[in-house]
Amino acid sequence: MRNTSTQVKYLRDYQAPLFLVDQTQLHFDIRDGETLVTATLELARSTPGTQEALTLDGDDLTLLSLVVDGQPWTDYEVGEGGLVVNGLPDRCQLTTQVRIHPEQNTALEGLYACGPYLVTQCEATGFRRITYFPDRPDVLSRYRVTIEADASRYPTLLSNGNCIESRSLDGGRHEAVWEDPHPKPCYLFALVAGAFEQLTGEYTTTSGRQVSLELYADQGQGQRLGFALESLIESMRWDEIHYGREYDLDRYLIVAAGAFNMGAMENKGLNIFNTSCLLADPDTATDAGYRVVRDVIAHEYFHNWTGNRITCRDWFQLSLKEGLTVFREQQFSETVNDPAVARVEQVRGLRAFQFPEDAGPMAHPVRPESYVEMNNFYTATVYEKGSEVIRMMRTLVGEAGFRRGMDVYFDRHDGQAVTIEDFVAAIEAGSGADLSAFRIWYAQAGTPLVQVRDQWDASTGTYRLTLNQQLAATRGQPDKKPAPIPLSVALFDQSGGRVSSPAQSELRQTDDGVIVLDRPNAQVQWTGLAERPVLSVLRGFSAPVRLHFEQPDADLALLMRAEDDAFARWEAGQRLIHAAFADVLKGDDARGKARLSAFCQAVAATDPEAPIVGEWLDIPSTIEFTDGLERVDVDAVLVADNVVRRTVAEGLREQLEAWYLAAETERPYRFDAQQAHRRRRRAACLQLMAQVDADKAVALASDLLATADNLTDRMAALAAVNDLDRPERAQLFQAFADRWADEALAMDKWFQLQAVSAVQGLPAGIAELAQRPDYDRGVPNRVRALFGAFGQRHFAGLHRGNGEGYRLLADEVLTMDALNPQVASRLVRPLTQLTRIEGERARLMRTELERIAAKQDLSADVREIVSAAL
Ligand code: 0A1
Ligand code: ZN
Repeated sequence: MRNTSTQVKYLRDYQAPLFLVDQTQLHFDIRDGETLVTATLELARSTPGTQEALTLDGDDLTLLSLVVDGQPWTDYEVGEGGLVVNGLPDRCQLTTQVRIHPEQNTALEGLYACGPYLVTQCEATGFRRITYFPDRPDVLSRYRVTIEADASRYPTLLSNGNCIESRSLDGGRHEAVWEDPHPKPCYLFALVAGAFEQLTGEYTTTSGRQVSLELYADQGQGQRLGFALESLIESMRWDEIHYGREYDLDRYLIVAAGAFNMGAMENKGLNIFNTSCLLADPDTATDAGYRVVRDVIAHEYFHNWTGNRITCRDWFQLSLKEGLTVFREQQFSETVNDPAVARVEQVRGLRAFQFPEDAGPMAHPVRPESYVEMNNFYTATVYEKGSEVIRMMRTLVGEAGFRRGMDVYFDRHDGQAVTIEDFVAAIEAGSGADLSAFRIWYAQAGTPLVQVRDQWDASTGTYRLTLNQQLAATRGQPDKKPAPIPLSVALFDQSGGRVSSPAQSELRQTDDGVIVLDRPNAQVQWTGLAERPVLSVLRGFSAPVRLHFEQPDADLALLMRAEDDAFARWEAGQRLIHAAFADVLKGDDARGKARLSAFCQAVAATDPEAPIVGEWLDIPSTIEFTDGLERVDVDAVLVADNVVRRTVAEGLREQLEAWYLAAETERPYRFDAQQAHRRRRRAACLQLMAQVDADKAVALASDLLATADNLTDRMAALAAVNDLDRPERAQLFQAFADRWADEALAMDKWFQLQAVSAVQGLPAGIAELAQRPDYDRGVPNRVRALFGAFGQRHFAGLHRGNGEGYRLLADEVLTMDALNPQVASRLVRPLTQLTRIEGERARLMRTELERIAAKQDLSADVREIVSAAL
């Protein structure tokens, strides 16, 4: 039975559980085509002496028996969504037996078949598809799990914690018993059964615990686990050094799943990972892919403390664990990667995904107040904006205060299910700061706009800023209040030196010179200056806001040269490009080109070995260009986008080939910062070269594809020819597919590129790709590679004037909805941006959304998204 209920759940309705589950014993009898699950719950009423019925969640289960304290029990009702048991004593032992069908589970939630093995995914509410249980994160229980299965088909049987027994049974079967000493919510339960290749390592914690690290993947994939193992060890050490947190079990297991709805899952002691976030070798992972593996390994490991030992009281608190864990992952990433590149990537990601979400119909606060389907709220807002909110908190209370606050959080709440409010209170207690006003960041949706105007008075040597913040209304939040916005600012003199005189303002300033704009309008000034200074504002991207500040081209060019904050340095270049795009969009090509010439000169004057060059050369995508536009005139945007790209390519024509050739990397491939930067610069040069000298780009790309020893360079070659309507394009793509047909992860990248191609990625070409035998709708990675990329990243393809792009995407949403609602509800999101799209296109988008909404039996997942947009 699929979930089609449109019932809304509200944060304000939270009630503590009526029953707690002290112990949970599970028995899995895995058979051919079905699994029998017997669950024994040691129940205790939270308020003894009361009479309320026990409600257990359950979805798609066939109840075979119900026994209480050893006696068959008849006073119960099985209804939509669960089981209600009446007349229970204050304490009792309740046993249910149910039948489930993992082989038929295409939603990939609960227990499902992933190729030849069985795996679970229980967050957010998958456990109710395994057995009847109070499926809510504030019910923590100790688990003992017995798994029984055919020994040759499923030689490895895993669950959380420690394996305390295993034995052979009659009929070629065997069983294993696992016990997890740590009480946990059921969303952290996991089970895996299959035949794997394994890589093992060891780790000794500072206090001397020996931990066995075991990574499992498909047969033949074992040699691709090495980088993940290294990354795991690095993460374990990092959390000890930076937060004083150690691992708390004797085994840490990770299993790769080829069919997985998300990136990975932090189940206690038994993480399950999408293969794309775990397996890495030079032929199947790009440099960016290696970084994803390292970051996701760290993320899931860090969850052990921020998520597992301290979990969420309810799902509205999701950012308690996700925002905080993304923040910790980002800190880790800033220590193991080039910190400047890491921060630039974080901000680019935020702007490309979270800003549009916050400007669209699904805008929601970091702590949402209501939802229909929780799976729809694993969003960039909860994750990435949630992390930015914590980063701002650290800025406001200072690094040492933040660390003390984290210690308070761990001490106070270990073993509990808590709220975001508890977290903020712990940071206050540890740092001594008052964050009362700051809490609004968790409650208000939307991206604040900060406007800066400046004024120079040469006669008095005074430089004055007028600051203003605004936040547009969002659904359900018509009136917004000002939030405390930390603005990191610095002044430079005309030769690029730092001006050290202090800012004067009615606003609070932190010890590190950050100004806190906590009201609608305010002024800041500097006096006694010898010359007009150059302002740098929002250094390090100190707050998740949009900035409006008209600044002379020469000032931005100076910041591109002189800023010592690497993010701000990169951002100065972005602001030139974005301003140029805006000029061209309103018809002032000459003005735009002048700005781009300033940009190109500053880039050309930089040492090409500096990592920032690769970042600058990676010109914003069309979607990034449209960020912040209230109305999107698609045709005009595409023209302006093209003008900007070509102008930059022209402006750097001389450098491109020289830099391309000079960036030849060492062989063999190694994933390290220096090599990766050179490959990135080379790829960007080739991409730009294709704009102005297609013949040369094709020749270099063909050569690169033929000689490269790694996927990063091969993708660079294909990307360079991707938009060229020439026979070589098809030849190169074909050559790649012939060679890598059997490598799913490499072919996913190939599908992704095709999906955004100006040649193949138009609706007819996408439809053709979807007919290929290797387009498999049972594997979310493949669906996302083709239709996810098409919808999210192929602006021109999706927005074809005749609406065929919308229709194609809607067709796929409908097909996927019947199989896997979680995947479908992510695919549909680009169509919900219709309110910003101008003209006939918006009407065509609406038609497709209405067609989807009209489907009988539409999943709650897709319905929630579509209804918000209509
Ligand atoms: N908690 C995981 C992400 C995750 C969320 C939901 C899932 O299925 C619906 C799966 C994974 C993380 O943050 O890594
Ligand atoms: Zn997470």
